[in-house]
Amino acid sequence: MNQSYLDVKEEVAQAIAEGKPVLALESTIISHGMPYPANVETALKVEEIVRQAGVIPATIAIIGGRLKAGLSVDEIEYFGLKGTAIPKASRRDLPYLVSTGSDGATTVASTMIIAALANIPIFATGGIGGVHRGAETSFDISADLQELAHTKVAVICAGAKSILDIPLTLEYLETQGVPVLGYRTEELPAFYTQRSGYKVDYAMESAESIASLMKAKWNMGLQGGIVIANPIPKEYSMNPEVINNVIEKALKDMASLGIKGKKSTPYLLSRIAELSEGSSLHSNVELVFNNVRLASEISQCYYSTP
Ligand code: PSU
Ligand code: MN
Repeated sequence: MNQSYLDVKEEVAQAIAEGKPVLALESTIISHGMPYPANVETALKVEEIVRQAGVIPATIAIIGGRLKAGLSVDEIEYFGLKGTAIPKASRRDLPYLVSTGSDGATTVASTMIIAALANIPIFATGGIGGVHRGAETSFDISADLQELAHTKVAVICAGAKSILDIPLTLEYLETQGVPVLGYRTEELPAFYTQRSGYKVDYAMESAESIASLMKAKWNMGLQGGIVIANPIPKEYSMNPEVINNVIEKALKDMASLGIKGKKSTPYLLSRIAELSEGSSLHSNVELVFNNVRLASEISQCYYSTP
């Protein structure tokens, strides 16, 4: 891979060179996933949690056409303030943004691409994209799933939101050969709630066992990523009936406004936050912290096992 489009922040480059643990983080969650200033506060707190765990954070984004692995505090502030004015960048958007010297907020897919380019095998976020409800007619399947099929990065998330068709998302991942692991759970968590009613492939009891599965997959030469689903802590989880009603309403509003394509997911996320009057935002922030803590632990184990 050609790394001439990539800028790795000094402390990140140093950690990678010394074989010390590093953790990738995405920027769509900052610009499109949460409102200002909660987005900046969360992104900075996330970096702090990672550091406290002895891991170097590398928030990933595109700035002025450069692929960035590791942002400064000012850059994080800039992404949060500009919010949705920064285009959401998935795999197909990278060539345009890079060749025109533009900014881009990286999704799970493009964060994985840049993390892999920088040699960072672990990435923590809130939720991944998936097969949308109604995909049989809209064909709306997130590019995140194709990236998980091909790119060597493990993604720690809180499962999938029920804005998606969860069983179809799991079928798609199975077809693509992506292991879906549950951290201390048999069930895929549904982002705001601990359960979705659908099973993960394997329940894993420890960060060590997850790190060792990652090594086994990649040492065998199997391509692609791994999904590690970490349930939201009980005290921050939402009432399933309340959140599901909000999601149904957001989906109806989206259909009546005719919103499609790359605008779908950001619209649904912000509509859900509005309709739940901020209580979903609080859960969202807490589940990200929880994912980052687990991911830091996995990162420590991964880098310390031969
Ligand atoms: N799901 C969430 N929160 C998010 C996203 C998805 O619960 O912030 C973001 C992620 O960046 C993800 C992207 O990669 O949306 C998926 O967008 P799309 O469905 O358009 O591929
Ligand atoms: Mn889509």
